[in-house]
Amino acid sequence: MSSSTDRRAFVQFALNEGVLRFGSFVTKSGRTSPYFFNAGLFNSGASVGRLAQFYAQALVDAKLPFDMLFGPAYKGIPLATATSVALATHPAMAGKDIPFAYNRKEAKDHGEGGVLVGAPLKGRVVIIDDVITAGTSVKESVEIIEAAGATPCAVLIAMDRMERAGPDGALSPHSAVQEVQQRYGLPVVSIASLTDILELLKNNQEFAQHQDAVLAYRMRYGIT
Ligand code: OMP
Repeated sequence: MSSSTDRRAFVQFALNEGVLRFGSFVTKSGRTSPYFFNAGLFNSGASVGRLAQFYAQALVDAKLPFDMLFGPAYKGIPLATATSVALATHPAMAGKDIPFAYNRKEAKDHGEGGVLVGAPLKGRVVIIDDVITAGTSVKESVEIIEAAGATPCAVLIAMDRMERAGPDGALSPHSAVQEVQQRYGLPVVSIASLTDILELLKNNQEFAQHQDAVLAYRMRYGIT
């Protein structure tokens, strides 16, 4: 995980960019959430560049050995691309040039063909994605990487919502991130988490009104 200074700076950055919003939102798994983190709104050169620096720093801080990045289509594609650019100039990488790859949603039957684009998948591969809520999307990436004969070695995300996996009525005692770690044996590295969002709400007058709703949501779906 990133340092506490980086985590705080990242949540503030997401708020400034309109990526982190408060209100009422329905998540992919059907939960009505008082906040939403829409990484698709990091949509300009400067903001994606800054985002990529946060991803690169979180990965470097995790001190995990890795050989390349994989960004699942669609949202993972610019994340893998931009993060490899940020890693190329990160002092801790000492000039090492990290390759990246991504998949197509539909296989192409002409030209170069196939579902994979970018560097050949080999060695230890970091899966890079935006958010984990209930943890449904890692499986496909793991399968693609293993089918290519490479080894998934970590999942790198921007926001860990720290929610329990499973449907309402049968919620798992574990968070979705913990389930990913157990099921695939993969460490999950996040730039920031719900804890950092709550910290921001506690210290920011303008957004303090949302604190109760976020705390109530955490009571219902969060891990303790
Ligand atoms: P899971 O696959 O259930 O973990 O949900 C993660 C996905 O939900 C992300 O890849 C997004 O498509 C979407 N999402 C967000 O982007 N931000 C959020 O704050 C919440 C979700 C969500 O729908 O759970």
